[in-house]
Amino acid sequence: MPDALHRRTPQSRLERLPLLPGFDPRLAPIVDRVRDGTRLSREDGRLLFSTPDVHSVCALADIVRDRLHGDVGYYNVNRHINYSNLCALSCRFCAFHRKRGQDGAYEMTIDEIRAEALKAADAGATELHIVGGLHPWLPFQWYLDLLSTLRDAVPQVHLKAFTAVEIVHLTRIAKRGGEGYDGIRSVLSDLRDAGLGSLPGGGAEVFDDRVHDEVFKGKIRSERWLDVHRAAHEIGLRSNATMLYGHVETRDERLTHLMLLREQQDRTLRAWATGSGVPLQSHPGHDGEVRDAVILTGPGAPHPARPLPTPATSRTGYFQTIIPLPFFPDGSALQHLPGPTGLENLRTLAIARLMLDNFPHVKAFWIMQSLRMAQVMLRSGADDLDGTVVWYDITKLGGQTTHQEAGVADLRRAIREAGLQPVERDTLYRPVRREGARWHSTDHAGLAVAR
Ligand code: V47
Repeated sequence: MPDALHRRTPQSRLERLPLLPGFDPRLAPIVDRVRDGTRLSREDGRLLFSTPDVHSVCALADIVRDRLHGDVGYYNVNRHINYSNLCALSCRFCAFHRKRGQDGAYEMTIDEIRAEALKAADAGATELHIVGGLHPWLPFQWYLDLLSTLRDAVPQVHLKAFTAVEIVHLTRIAKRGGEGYDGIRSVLSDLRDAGLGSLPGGGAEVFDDRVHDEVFKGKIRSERWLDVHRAAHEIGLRSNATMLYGHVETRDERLTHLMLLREQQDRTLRAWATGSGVPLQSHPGHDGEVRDAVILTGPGAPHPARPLPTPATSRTGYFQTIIPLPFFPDGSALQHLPGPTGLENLRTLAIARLMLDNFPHVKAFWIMQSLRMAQVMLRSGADDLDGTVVWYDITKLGGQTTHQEAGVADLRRAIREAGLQPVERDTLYRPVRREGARWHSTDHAGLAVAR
């Protein structure tokens, strides 16, 4: 059979989906909206969560992934460094935090972190993902020194560091410019000048006051988390977003979380879209108010054919990736809860892909999803597995220890078996080319780009 006939285009897959046995006919209007690139509503999200036809939900998300990324499946070569588990907070979902003197409490010195960074760079890592608890006594200068030490020691390696919760903590201890939006912006600018390359997506949990008060009281609320990322985007840093689901939140609260992220991304992308000729569509937001929206996932999806803002075209950052994180009950104050099932994980990830029509990427973080499950997710909306990781202390799946590592060969095989072509990316989703021990980032035409 000729290739062109053999490989079904996303469009023909969309047309065939409603004809497949078991298709839930109530999903037909959603299939139409995906076909036309029309934003999905909260009601659509509710139906995607309640239909027994999970298969079609995942197939729809896979079609959207295919539109955006074709047969590319991303991974990266990275190291996660959790510099300390000492934390001023005691969130009920968290099994990572410790108090001073408590069994298992640890903190790394800048020298120790530097040594880890050098080892990581020698092993070819392109990214360090650095997060910790809210350390009760380290001064702001420590964080600046950490970044500048790493920037000098491993200049080619991208430093993705500090969740929004840590940034607000740093704004408090920096005691400069107050704790409001301007303070956050000025702290982020200092961190950027010291070497910060982007913000990871952690600490978002679920954007809902009821869930906040029940499970992570004391942590920043959604408006603050979104403020930090808005400020980061304004000063040109890109960032990611997570959603920690499967504990006490309802599915409707997950939808609110996704819609709030979507609206924040609209705000960020609106100015860029107007200047780049990307059409805006008017849609009601989470509160029913109609606003202009930027939709990247419709037919003729602009990514990567018409790339999102780059430093060359615009100074703005944006959310690159949504990372749905399934709740791990073990060792937390909520260990009586069962945690989400495999199908719920698949469905939630697929719905994140479908609802977040203005996020270019969806990550199946294999450490939390398991590599086997993450592989299935590559055909349910995800285009990225995260990386080689090596050390990870925040959650441990099925008897794992802090050493949790996947080799490049494992990641590439998992992606290939999912029917996709493995592409190593850097933190900003630029393809990486390796020649022996050396590597460089490229643009999508394969030309080397500056760091
Ligand atoms: O912020 C904590 C979550 C996050 C538990 O940006 C838990 O590329 C499940 O943010 N069960 C850290 N989750 C992980 C994270 C991340 C991971 C990979 C890539 C990126 C990225 C970000 O883990 C925390 C918190 O939301 N978490 N405890 C738990 N018991």
